[in-house]
Amino acid sequence: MTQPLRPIRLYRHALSGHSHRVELFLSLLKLPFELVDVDLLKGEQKSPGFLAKNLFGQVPVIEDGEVTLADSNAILVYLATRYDPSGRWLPREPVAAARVQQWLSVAAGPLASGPATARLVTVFGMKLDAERAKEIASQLYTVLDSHLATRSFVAGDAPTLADVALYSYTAHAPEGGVSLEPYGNVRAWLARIQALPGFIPMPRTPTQYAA
Ligand SMILES: N[C@@H](CCC(=O)N[C@@H](CS)C(=O)NCC(=O)O)C(=O)O
Repeated sequence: MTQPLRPIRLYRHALSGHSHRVELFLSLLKLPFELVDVDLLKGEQKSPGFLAKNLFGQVPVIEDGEVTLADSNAILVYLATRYDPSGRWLPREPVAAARVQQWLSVAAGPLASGPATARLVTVFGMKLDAERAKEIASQLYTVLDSHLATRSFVAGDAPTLADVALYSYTAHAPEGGVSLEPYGNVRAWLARIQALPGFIPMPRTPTQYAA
């Protein structure tokens, strides 16, 4: 089966990069989907109804028929395994699969504690350590920029889940005061993702700190 019987429902927040990576991948796969906005500022994600879908009380969550799944990277893996029989987005060959996983871990690690956290401070006014987050971002983008000097996409010469997982918070890093100006290879990679058929952007949020 390469298409769901009914549209996949995505619970999300429009400015959440974790949500956007799922929405982007649904669109790249050309899968039918519908969006349900969860008002994070009002705390809808901690309501009993939403906690029944995700005990962590966070977006994104998808419902695909009988399947309810939380966690952006887990959702990407599910969608690729279920709906991309070509294996292009998540290769089956062991080393290639592990290379994609390696970058999914980066997305859950330094991407989240670096640029995504810096943006939480400026966009959502959260009281977090912005300076530490910017340091982590700068270390991450130094490594990523050098990695992308010799390849078009993060896990090789074709796009995979690794690119989808890293895209949203990187494209929006300047909103958190993390400039991408020093990282030409990263900026060229962002442009390659934006040129993929089915690409959809996340709305920009003007902040006084935007780098
Ligand atoms: N590991 C989770 C992280 C998701 C996450 O941090 N979601 C944020 C929005 S970007 C959220 O729902 N925050 C609200 C809260 O924690 O109450 C994933 O990859 O989906």
